[in-house]
Amino acid sequence: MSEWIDLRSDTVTRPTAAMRRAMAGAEVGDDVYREDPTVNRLEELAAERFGKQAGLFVPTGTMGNTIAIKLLTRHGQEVICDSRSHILNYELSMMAWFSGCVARPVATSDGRLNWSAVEREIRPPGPHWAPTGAIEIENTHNMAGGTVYPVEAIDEICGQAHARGLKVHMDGARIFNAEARLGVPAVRIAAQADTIMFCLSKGLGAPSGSMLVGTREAIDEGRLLRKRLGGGMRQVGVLAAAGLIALEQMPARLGEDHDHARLLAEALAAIPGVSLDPRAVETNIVIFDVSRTGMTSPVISARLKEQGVLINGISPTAMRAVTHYDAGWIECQKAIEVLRKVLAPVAA
Ligand code: TLP
Repeated sequence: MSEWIDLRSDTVTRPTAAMRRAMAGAEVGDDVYREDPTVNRLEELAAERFGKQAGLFVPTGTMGNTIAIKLLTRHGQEVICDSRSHILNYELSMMAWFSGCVARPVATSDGRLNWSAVEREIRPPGPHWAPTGAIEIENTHNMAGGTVYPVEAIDEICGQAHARGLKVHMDGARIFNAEARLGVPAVRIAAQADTIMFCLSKGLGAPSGSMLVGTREAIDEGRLLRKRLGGGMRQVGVLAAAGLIALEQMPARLGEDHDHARLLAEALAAIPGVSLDPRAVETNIVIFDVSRTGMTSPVISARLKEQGVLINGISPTAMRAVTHYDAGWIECQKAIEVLRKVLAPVAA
């Protein structure tokens, strides 16, 4: 697939040469017995990076979120989240399936919850309502176009939630993109969250793997939930070795992806039929509207693909391009040329 310019997601990044070398030489053991030194090192480093007591290596972000929701809730509760959140829309109703919870979605313009909107959705005790179990915030917010929470908003949500005995999970799949954007360390951004999931794959480039961090008690229980989900992975130090490089070396370069996303957004905004506000692009995700092109996003995707560019629709009228390590500025410029060509009939 390397001949493609692949802007479908930052999940498509391939492990770097350094990661492949580290994977080949990784010291391993049976991680279900906690005997994989490389996994143990990664879990310690992740916890340390977030100022939490413990960390858990999970194969995917979805599994990390699934375990977190289970840890923070009881059957029959509600989870307050943004209406476009990944946990609600892209994780096969895992909240219902594994935790017996339903989502209480809050519509936002930009993916960012605020305390007053959350507070309105907290169920008072009563004979009819499912009690609120937890609050979930997604930072950066994928489907809102990579938007970043202000640290104060997170602190307020967490502080108020804790005062009411509620816990907060952060889906920080792309938390290091938030770090790069704000220039504030991830440990500060997520300081008040009870559990944080972040991905080593995506922008950090590891082939697979995410981390869940939190209190030792939560992570000890999370380890059992991971096993129950079939995620006890044995000699998985080969993946953790790539994860260590992802965590140690890759966050520092994410600003480049953001620069490329902004340049891509500016060029896209100048193409007739395409609508977006480049100033709204905060990190590495560019969502643009194609309703005025007279083509649906699947048609545009297919035509782009014929010219070697992969960009998916997120609805019939909106598309998402994601910049990453394997799609730098040269690739983005080529993609723009192809986009201009594919959308030329509109210009005419
Ligand atoms: N997002 C993927 C798709 O599932 C949409 C992508 O291409 O962006 N939280 C957030 C905010 C995510 O964006 C994703 C993946 C996940 C969780 C799940 O991670 P994985 O794919 O590792 O289960």
